[in-house]
Amino acid sequence: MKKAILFLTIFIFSFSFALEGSVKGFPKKAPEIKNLITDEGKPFSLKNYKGKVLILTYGYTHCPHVCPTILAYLKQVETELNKKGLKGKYKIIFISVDPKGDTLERVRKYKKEHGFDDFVFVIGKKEDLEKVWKDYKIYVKDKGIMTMKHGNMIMKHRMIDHTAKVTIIDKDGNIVEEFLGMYLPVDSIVKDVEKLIKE
Ligand SMILES: [Cu+2]
Repeated sequence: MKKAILFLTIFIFSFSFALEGSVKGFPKKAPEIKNLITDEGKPFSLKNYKGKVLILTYGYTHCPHVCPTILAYLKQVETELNKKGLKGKYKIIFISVDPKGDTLERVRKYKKEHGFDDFVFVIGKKEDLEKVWKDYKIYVKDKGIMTMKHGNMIMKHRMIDHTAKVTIIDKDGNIVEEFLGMYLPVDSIVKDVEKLIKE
């Protein structure tokens, strides 16, 4: 019995350390996501993606800087994974932090304009999104319209402070690691997702 526990401990630790993101507190079952819809207008459920590795991020389409950066990195992740022939084995999912601004029409337009055709944008009502932010530990603070200077131009932006994070969920629906911050390590994510797909 002791031997079995020791073996299991070593196994869990070696599994955790084999991933390149932050693994503190993981693996753990990914909390259910309910009552939200995809950009296709269909109900969203993690169960619909069973067997795929999921790459979750959180943001809003009016975001001037952080989200475009994260999404650009995730686009690179997509390109690299597809080059390895892994298209269809994973899904990149963008969960809204802006129930007001991220309408169905808006996210569809944004996806098309920026070439995020294979990403899934997930939107919904405030109370339903709030539950997801809480469950996935995403800090969200709507600061309203703010005026910003871009050179000589004065522009108005909807500003929402939010955690910049990527959550990786394995094929069995467990959160296995997270990547914090907006400057994502593309190579590490690609390496881990490939490993998790082939596991
Ligand atoms: Cu953002």
